Amino acid sequence: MSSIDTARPAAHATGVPPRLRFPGSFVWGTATAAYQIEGAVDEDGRGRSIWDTFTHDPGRVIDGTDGDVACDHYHRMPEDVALMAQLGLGSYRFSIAWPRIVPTGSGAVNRAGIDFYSRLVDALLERGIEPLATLYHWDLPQPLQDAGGWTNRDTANRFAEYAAVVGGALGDRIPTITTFNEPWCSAFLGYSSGVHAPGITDNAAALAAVHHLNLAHGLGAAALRAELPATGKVSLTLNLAVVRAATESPADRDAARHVDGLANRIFLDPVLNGHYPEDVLDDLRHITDWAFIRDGDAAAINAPIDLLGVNYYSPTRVAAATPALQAEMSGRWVNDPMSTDGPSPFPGTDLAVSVPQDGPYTAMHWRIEPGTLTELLLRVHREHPDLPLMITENGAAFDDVVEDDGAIHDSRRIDYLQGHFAAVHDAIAQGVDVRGYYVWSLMDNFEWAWGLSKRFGIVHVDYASGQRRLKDSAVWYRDVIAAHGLN
Ligand code: IFM
Repeated sequence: MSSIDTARPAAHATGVPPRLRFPGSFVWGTATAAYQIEGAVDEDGRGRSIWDTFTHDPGRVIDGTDGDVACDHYHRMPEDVALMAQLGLGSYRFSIAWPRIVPTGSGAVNRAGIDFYSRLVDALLERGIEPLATLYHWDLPQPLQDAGGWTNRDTANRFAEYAAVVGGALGDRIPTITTFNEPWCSAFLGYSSGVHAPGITDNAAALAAVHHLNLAHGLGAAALRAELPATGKVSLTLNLAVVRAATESPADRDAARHVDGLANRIFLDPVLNGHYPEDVLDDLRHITDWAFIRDGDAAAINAPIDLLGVNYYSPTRVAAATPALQAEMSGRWVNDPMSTDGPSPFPGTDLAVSVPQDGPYTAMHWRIEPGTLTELLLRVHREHPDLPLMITENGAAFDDVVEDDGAIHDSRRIDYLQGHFAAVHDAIAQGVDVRGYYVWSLMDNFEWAWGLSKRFGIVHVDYASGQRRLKDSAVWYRDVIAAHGLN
């Protein structure tokens, strides 16, 4: 493991007080997810997940890689925690693999799985790093998928049971537990565009999945509350979008309303307001009759949360769908954080199409525009003024180069992060209650359908040897944390 080279002058350690100082309690962290870093997919009783199945289906992952080993974090956990301590992290956001805890998705609990996360939590606490755990970052146990996955209402009940197990076993030592990470991706990339596991392309199934994910969040939040100490906090993380109309035409503005409904309000409204947005229900009646929404579901989904996690990378630009535009966009990479080559992930593509945006771009071809994060935070705060927010993911993939001396001069990642830190600061200055920020990601890892080909880490991982190397951005982030702000 490489350690921080203290002889090297710190990039921003000038001794001058930072120009953008953050509130005293503001938390600086980094984030990862189980399948993306752990590896050890067959060890200590872990069951199979939909991502094991998906990645071993040839052609699903662009570079043909899988998460079987990934960063080998399962075996290197102590050294990774030591690395976090060297960076001065205040918190670490990780996810718990459901198939390690309940290998078949229901029934028997795997003690060895709980023990792994228990060791991780203890190691973090020993170093003064606050754990923030997510229960579901996309690795559904395969037997639950075999029974219908998120199209099956019963999966929500199984999730609540799993949440209770984790709450009971670890809730005394994890101050905040998050139910879901980005249910948008699970529903729309998993069941509509099919570029994520389980790889289904059925718009009606995607909408059923949305509802069952929302229901699982509500049931899981209640199950956690029953197990957690009074101080325990429950949260949800959404990948919220800033959606812009390509032009001011009424048709394009209506397309933006529609996509905002599917990207944001179909999750925010039931969770925080207790009902689905009527315009979204109306937009999609030609796809589903919504009969899977039952009496009592709205109240269950509306379970109180203590914190909303916001994952944000890039804005989205949409236009009204016309046959010509749909033909032009079909099969093209579309520059928004949630689109992919091939079919649009939005059910109702007869209404809206994501269109290209100007650069600068990250290596994901996502437009870089930090000010849109301020815009997003102000909007959520305006609509939910009493809800504390946390940036649970933000960061950028770039094509990093390892120099002959092992250095990685990722100045574009530093620029990206600096811009977004400033955007968060701007939102706080305007009254938004943002409690902290987690860089995505602590280390390079398995980027889902992109495999190992995209590097988001501030720590470089050599996948052949497992060696970790600090990129310049890691050293820079250490200095930001130490200064509690930006120069
Ligand atoms: O790597 C993902 C993460 O798992 C969820 N949010 C977006 C990241 C970058 O694509």
